[in-house]
Amino acid sequence: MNKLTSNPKLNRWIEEMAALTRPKNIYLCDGSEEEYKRLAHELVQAGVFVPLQKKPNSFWCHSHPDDVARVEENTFICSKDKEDAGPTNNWKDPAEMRQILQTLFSGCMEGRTMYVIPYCMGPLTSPLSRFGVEITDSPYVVLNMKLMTRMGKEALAHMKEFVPGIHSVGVPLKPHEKDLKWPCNPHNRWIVHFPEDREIWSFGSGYGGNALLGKKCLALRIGSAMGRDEGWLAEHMLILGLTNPEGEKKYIAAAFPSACGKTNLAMLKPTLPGWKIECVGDDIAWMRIGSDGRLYAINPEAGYFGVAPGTSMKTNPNAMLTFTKNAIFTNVALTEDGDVWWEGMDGSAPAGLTSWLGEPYDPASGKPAAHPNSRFTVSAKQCPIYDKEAENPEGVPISAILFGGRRASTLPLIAESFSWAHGVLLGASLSSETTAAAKGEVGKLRHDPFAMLPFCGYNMGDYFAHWLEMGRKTTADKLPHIYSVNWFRKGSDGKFLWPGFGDNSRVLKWIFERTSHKAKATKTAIGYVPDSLDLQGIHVDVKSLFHIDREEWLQEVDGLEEYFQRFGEHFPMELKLELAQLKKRL
Ligand code: GTP
Ligand code: SPV
Ligand code: MN
Repeated sequence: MNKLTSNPKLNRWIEEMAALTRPKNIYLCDGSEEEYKRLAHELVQAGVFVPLQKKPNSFWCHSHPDDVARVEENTFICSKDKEDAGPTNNWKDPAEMRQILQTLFSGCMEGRTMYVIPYCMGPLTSPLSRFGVEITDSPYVVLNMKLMTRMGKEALAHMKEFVPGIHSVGVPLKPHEKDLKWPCNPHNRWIVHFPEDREIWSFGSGYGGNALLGKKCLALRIGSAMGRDEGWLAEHMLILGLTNPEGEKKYIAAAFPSACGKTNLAMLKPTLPGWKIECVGDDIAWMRIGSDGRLYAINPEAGYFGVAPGTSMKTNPNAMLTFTKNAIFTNVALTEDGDVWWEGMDGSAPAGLTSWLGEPYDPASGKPAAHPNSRFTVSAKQCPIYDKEAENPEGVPISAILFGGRRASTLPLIAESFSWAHGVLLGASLSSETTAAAKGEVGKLRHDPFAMLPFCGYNMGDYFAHWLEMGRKTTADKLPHIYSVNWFRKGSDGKFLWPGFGDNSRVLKWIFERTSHKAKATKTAIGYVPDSLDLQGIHVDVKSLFHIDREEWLQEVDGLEEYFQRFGEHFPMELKLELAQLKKRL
């Protein structure tokens, strides 16, 4: 075989994977526009992609009806010691898992092209960036990786070490057999990580988080294990730049669980006059302490794989303006005139829609036209408020960190932690109602510490300790302030108490001024809350938004005590003390 690259380690791995999976041919991706157009055209020819008349160089596609979300029950962390995966991850012995994978992947690419995708997570020259190579038999994955990462020739040229990741849809093709529109293997899905070997194996799904291995698999699960070993943080966080009317700029990072508002906050159009937001990242942040002692963050991604439903010119105009061209839409509805549509875009469904299932849409069915987890894929560079600092190899200095979830009750709109350790407790205490981003029941309250429950590549108890350790690497005055936020509290009428979206800028303003020691706050049992928020022009039930119900909170603490017990000796004593102090304050 001709050597595909000048990297001997990479060549050896490609040969090994080709021998195992037996593809029809092997193709090394160069990441060029020409390559993108060619592969997209092939998918159009195959009937997988439908070009959109209303959006240049953009495509609509829909998946197999059972391949629409992440599959947490099929996701594994295979550390040598079960204890290192912790109580929140699925675990299997690495040797046993490797045997399963050898069988699964044997011949799984027969009749297909094996694409080799070299990519970089983060700016090409950043000391924080990490390289990966994804081998896949899915051209859909290649196209999405082109939009989501720095992929191809340049990544290969800069690459030294890399995280190998192999992905297969898990459907070999016999000679002359017609391919499925969305090949996948829903009854046999495996998303497998070997944190010690820094290796990823994914089988049976073509869906984003399961198949685009740079994202959740590398940047979060393997990334968090790297961060633990190397002294940095890999987080499920957006990064935004906030400029006040005087022109002073600060950066904020925020962790919310899947489909809980990161993309929306990261691209927010403030309703407060004079305030400006720029977007560094909408899903993942890698952070380390810089030489000045402050916490610096990069966005390892280069694009957005965002939730479509609910996105409109009212809620998130910047997202709408980002995907006007060069975008891929998966599982949204298709309009008669060749555009996309989803629930919450504007008004009721237009006539003549094709649903996400590829069928004529019947509004009387009571079912949504777009899947609740339908998504757009688009390059970050097209975002009208893309922050140029997102390309800064050193990252941006973070002044505040937010933790938030979907909580109908108990949690106030905003509270500030008393200290770094108390802030770590806020992160560890995060719970949220489940969403359509993962397979399973929607709307069920569950613990989701740091919004990392599905993404932490090692023992979550050790992860809490790592956060505490990060706080000891510098002085308290240089650390970001930590906040808990809740846009989703409901009133007795079952409606959201807070307008959210652009009005979240009011909360950001208070945070901005707190980090400058300007805004005033009142101490409560659970943290500092604002003495006053800028609520000019809106009417909200402030009392209910900030109500701290002692009984609810005592229950909350009981629930946390019980939950944290799962981590046994891995749960840090310092957090135990923080929780005990919270109980006492209540
Ligand atoms: P992932 O990409 O899955 O990690 O999700 P995300 O955290 O980026 O979530 P996203 O911003 O896409 O929001 C998901 C859903 O929450 C969308 O349907 C939004 O319309 C809705 N949402 C976002 N922000 C707000 C808000 O401030 N208030 C309310 N009520 N809903 C919001
Ligand atoms: C999430 O589920 O948190 C996402 C979408 O950001 S996916 O990349 O599919 O996991
Ligand atoms: Mn996410």
